Amino acid sequence: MKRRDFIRFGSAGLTAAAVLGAARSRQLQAYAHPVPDPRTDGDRVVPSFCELCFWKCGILAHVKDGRVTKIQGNPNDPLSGGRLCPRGAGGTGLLYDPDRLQRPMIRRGARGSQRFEEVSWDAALNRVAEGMQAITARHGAEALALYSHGYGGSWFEHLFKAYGSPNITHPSYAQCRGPRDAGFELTFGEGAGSPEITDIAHARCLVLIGSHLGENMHNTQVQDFASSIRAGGDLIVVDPRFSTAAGKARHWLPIKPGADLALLLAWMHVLITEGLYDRDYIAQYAYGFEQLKAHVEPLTPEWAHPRTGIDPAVIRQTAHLMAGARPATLVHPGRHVTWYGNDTQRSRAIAILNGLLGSWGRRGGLYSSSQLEVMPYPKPAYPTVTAAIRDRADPTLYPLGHELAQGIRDASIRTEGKEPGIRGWMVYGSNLPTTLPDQRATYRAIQDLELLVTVDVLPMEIVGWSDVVLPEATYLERWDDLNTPAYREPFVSLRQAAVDPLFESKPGSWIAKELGKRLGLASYFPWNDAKEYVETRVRATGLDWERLRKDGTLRGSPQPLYYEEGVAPSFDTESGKIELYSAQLAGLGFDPMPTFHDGEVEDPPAGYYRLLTGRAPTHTFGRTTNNRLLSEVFAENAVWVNRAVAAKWRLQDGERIYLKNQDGVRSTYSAPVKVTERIHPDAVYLVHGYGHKAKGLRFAQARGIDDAELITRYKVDPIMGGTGMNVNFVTFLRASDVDAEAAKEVVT
Ligand code: MGD
Ligand code: SF4
Repeated sequence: MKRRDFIRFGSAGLTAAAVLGAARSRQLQAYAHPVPDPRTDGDRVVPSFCELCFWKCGILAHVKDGRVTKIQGNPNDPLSGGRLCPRGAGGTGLLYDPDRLQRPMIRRGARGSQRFEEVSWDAALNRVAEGMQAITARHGAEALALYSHGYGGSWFEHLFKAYGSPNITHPSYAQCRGPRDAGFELTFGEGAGSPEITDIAHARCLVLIGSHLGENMHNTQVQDFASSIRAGGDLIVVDPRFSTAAGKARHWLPIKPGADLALLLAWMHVLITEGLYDRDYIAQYAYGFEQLKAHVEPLTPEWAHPRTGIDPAVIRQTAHLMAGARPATLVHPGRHVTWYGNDTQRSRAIAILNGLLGSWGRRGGLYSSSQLEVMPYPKPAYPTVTAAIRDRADPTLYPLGHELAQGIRDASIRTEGKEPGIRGWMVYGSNLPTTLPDQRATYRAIQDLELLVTVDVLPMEIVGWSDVVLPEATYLERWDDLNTPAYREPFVSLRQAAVDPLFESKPGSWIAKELGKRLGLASYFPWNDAKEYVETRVRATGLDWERLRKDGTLRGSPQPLYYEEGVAPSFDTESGKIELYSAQLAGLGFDPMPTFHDGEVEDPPAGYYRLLTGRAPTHTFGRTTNNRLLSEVFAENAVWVNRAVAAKWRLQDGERIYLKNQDGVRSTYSAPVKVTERIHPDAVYLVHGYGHKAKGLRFAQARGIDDAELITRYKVDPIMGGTGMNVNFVTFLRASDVDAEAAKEVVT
């Protein structure tokens, strides 16, 4: 049994669970902190949780005269602790965005022309149901796919499961954290979780490898990071860029992009050959130590030096620092880890390093989470689906991967002599053209679709290409399912509407139910609405509904977090131990231990620089770049260029440039240059999510460069199918160069 199952209720039946739940309820109330009077200037305060990113912090929405006037952190909530990140407080910028989708629309012009007719909900929903049924009649339900990102997507996943399609996918897997979870599962039998199970606040040494905490703003992690630094914890940052976190670090290791695995192996070498690893822990819990020892024996810091650019003395010094603080040394698993296509192996190396330091399951390392299971709403079982997910051409590919978003896209493209396996998409909260690598493939797939339905709040790029657009109410205007993540403590949070939906937008729960009715699936939607749905679940579990509505969150009693507090070590791996050597990987034809292959990560061609991307603290991907409140702080991205490189190209700080990639694709818009020592000379850096082309985004359109259009290549992780995207190179074009190129194009 995994540790995170520790306090789950059985799901045998409603009555039994209600009895169990009553005891749980008392326990929960004992730990619920009352919400202090927040001295609102409004009429009421509605607790809920945020959706500006996926951390789901508890919020208090202040409402006056039917409008949300401000959003604060809910002190009762363990994820926010009463404090929000800069984005969370800016939620009203989304709610009152003048560009919001207002009414359902049906496409009237050519695909992508962005010409629509506003229609009634009935007409739009009927059109979607008819389109789905027409595809099903010809090709089966499995010819329909759902792309889902964001909390309200659960209603549509339910709809698709009831409808009988296995093609449900989330770009947050193959474009984000999938390789990390595969690497950790292979090593510990369990992923790193979301929220991550990182005990940052108690880490005495924190190692960040391309994980820019502080820019990649996940509230609790950033608060814990600040506590760790305040408490004198050591910080080692490995990044080709001098990130905000690097500014706080005792050691910044400006690694050559793509060489992290060499550094990780050299660190293992030092820990093992100098006997600095946690011997007892490894002897007790690990499998394959002797093989690992032999494997890293020749991989000295001197071996790593030419590959990484890091001085061997610094590699030794940092390994000693990590060993000195173990087991309270946390090598952070990272989150957006789809870099070079060998990402599962790099993530596995990070996991193994944590194993050698004895930090898995230990204070200051990676804690054992617990989760509250709330009773389900009674509904019929889903139909059995025998068709496999259509996310790869050959079922033997990517043996440890599931639901590859780019694979579903590729299966939607008509090729010579081959009919597409996918004919229709429903897209919930995912702006696919800027999310999947290789935009040309995405647009080809879209052109081949028989039906594209988008459920969104803003007129993003994907909306412009849709046949039917269904405007969703924002998170401040709707109820959603309960949030009960595996975390440091069990808790449940409620999303409740602070105000009524604006315009004719509707909650996703309503849209999915209405579609269900039209598709003959009414029995799968027996609830009246999302409020009744969650209330039934909460009451059936024996929790205090009124209290939850008032406080927003009910917290369970603290559970043991570490082995030293009594958590029983258990590893859901083939050997039942921490796998330093993976017989499973060997059996599948992969390296059983992470191996650095020279030349595997291609170097930039002459005159080109590796395109690296990241986040700004005030934004989440492209979803917030039209938010005028958040953009007061960060309205446009800039191209970070190393000072020596800028001098070579005679680029001035602030000068606007275009980027062109190795395949001749030029950015549609320009951005200012940021000349800085803070980026490796082999690379340039851009914040992701800018350079929108959608006309309806009247604020964000044409601001900055869209990194996604330059990501024409990607390298697929052979183990789980993640798309390594840091394999593209760009060069610089001045406005005059762009004009010259355009003139050349006209002549030819
Ligand atoms: P966003 O870009 O945030 O997420 O990529 P996506 O899944 O596309 O777009 C979210 C969409 O949701 C927007 O259209 C927004 O308007 C809409 N939306 C916002 N709120 C709501 C709501 O309440 N309801 C509905 N229905 N819609 C809403 C994220 C994905 O991208 C991820 S997780 C990662 S880590 C990758 N990051 C990344 C990168 O850094 N660079 C490049 N080039 N590609 C990337 N792709 C991946
Ligand atoms: Fe909202 Fe920020 Fe929390 Fe994300 S980290 S849920 S944006 S407050």
